Amino acid sequence: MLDTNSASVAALRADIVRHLTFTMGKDAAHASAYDWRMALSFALRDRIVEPWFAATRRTWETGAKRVYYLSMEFLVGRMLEDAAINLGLRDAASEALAGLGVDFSELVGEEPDAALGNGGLGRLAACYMESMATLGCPGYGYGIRYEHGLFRQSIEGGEQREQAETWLTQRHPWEFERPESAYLVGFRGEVTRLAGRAVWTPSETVRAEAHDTPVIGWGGRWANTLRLWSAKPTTLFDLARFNHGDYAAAAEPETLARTLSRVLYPDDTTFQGKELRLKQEYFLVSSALQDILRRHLAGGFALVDLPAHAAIQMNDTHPALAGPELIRLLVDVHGMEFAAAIEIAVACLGYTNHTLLPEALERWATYLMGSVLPRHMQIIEEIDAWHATRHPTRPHYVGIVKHHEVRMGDLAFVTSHRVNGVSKLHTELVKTSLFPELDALHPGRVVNVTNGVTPRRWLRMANPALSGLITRSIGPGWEADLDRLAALQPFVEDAGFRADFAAAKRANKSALAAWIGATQGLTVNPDAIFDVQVKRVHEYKRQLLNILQCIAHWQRLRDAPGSAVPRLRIFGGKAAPGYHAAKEIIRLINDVALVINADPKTRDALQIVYPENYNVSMAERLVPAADLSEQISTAGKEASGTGNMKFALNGALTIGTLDGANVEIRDEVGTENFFLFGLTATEVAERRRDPEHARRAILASQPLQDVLQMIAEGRFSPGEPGRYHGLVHNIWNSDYFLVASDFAAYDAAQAQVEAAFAEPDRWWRMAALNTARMGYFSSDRAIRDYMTGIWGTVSAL
Ligand code: 26Q
Repeated sequence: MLDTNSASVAALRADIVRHLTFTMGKDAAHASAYDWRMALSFALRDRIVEPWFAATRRTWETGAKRVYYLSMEFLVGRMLEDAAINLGLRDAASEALAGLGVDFSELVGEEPDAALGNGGLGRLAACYMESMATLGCPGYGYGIRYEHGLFRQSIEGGEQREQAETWLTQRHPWEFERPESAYLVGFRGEVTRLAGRAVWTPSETVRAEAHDTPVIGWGGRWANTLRLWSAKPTTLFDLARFNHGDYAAAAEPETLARTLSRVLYPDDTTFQGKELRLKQEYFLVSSALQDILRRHLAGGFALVDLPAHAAIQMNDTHPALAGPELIRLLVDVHGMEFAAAIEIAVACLGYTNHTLLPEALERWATYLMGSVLPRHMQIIEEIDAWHATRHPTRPHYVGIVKHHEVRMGDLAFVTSHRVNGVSKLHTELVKTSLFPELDALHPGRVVNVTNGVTPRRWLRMANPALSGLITRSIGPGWEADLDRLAALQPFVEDAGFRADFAAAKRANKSALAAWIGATQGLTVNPDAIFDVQVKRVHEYKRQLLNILQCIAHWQRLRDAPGSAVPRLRIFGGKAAPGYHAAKEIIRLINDVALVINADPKTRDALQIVYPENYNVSMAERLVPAADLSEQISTAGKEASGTGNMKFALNGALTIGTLDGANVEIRDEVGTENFFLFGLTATEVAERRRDPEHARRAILASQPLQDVLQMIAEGRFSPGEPGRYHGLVHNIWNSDYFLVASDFAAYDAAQAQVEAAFAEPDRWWRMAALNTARMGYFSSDRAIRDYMTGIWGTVSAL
């Protein structure tokens, strides 16, 4: 690693001033924080360009196989500090700026998040890009350069409101515009036959223009490209119409095209067949595949050799048109036979599944697919027929096209040589419940790659206090070899080390307490248990279970004040704008917080906060300061979770169900260092068969009955006592996500948490063992698994 030496500080300072002057056109005397941030970003970007060129050159020279990661979402967050840290220039940058009278942390805190994703799936793509660069795996991320990322959330009167997000109103210093790298993408129109070949004549066409952001790996040894496409009109501005005074019509083609890359769809987990979404998906896939083939041919290779040079990974089914599009390009444009083309597609493609929820699976009506992408609809039918012919034992009810719908999961499965789940449990469920027939026809195709997170952003950058302690204890280098955290285990027996570990957490908690004070106007006790549940709001994630248990806990506190360890319960997360039940849960949490926080009897022992607009940068504040990580989904519903990994890595203990990667986290950190509760996935399925499951569970728990009664009576909505009648009625009468059935076990597990926290020696031993044993969940390990098990690529370093 580079160190803070005076030469690199001086050189960096000179470059910052040069960029301030010649790129920003500002005099230091009149420069704003924005100008300084841009100048620093450009100075750092300069230092990424050389390793980036070197990496690209090396990949060309060696003819190395490249990975193409296709994703509708890249939830990158802020880039400045991450780039500085990976370049080994974090401290140098800080010192260079200090000499100019500018505060590094202040600049860093003003960078807007690149929020081009909804949640876990998009953030995973960003962690994987960083790990590919760290490992020297030649790779490209392909996505869409949305003008508006995920909406901004405000909480008004307890309710979520959405505002458009505007990250691009400022200059985005990390990207390079490539107007010369552009492709045409067509929609609609007709398919005709000419000399036995299909000819698709689209009636709408847009231009996809590339914007490249280099992604630098740890140590600055390798950089890859994140290539995001922006839609532009193909027809020039209609001056004749404009001159006739028809201003709106003159701008029409422009409006049409720009709509394509205008906004990220904010829905996770409920599929709605929106035409614009289908067009966005095809826009990404078509521009990416044209680019991949162009690069392959430029290398002088034959198309039949594509699988030796390109691994194409589909991040969920959102880019599942990659199969049909690759086949179309090979057959219609390059004259290949269909049978050869599909073999090539299957050999190149891999599909990662991220959900089992039936309502989330993409299924496009054939009439929509047939009208927006008529040629692709034909190819999809051909793929289906090809698959049926090759597998005569395929049951009649299996197929890509069924009941006038194209099932994107089946399409992705059939066109990929590997299909992977994202945790061991999830992968088993992918085999047994999602694709049992296809799994039987293709044994060995479904494999597991448990998710991982990048330790550079999620430990080194977000938690300098703990990172410093780790480096002092076991030496440097763990950032790129996270298994080395295991060397912390012997230290756990050392009271001095435990005190240092606790002190690091305490420092992070008091920084968070200060932020909560400043932003929420709430004074909180940094010695309370910081109990955090942050993630998208969804019924299956059961924020409702958490808030119901808060109420029960509050009631007990009122009966016996001063009996409990103080707690701060922190919630954060957005609901999809059209998801009524999720929005109601947000409102309930905020209504309950208002009442409980105002209770003088319990104020010292229990507080609840819901900071608005949870995003990557907020996660970077919360994760290092958490004592307790809430991972309480209905078993069998959370594919993996990745927040669970970030918290445990930072020394929070988990209270959780046997779901997703929780199962593997618990195995790794030790069952005694994890607060397990609740039904298993198998038990959930059984319990649902009892139509009375909720009623039975409620009648068996007096605290739960009391809590539901209070909500139903309007204790938390005095101005509108009936506000939660529907919600309470639903728990009694349906409770699909088994909140009632798991309530008592959760309540008991929370009591165990409290008992453990009251014994600091025990608690900090458990917390430190969590950090020491989380090495497996590095995204470097996950990417190595993809490289050997799916992509067949090797490091170029
Ligand atoms: C689909 C169609 C139309 C519009 C939007 C969407 C859409 C967008 C985003 C559907 C799903 C998503 C996001 C899913 C997601 O984030 N899943 C999470 O993926 C993580 C990474 O594997 C897992 O850890 C989580 O368990 C899983 O919920």
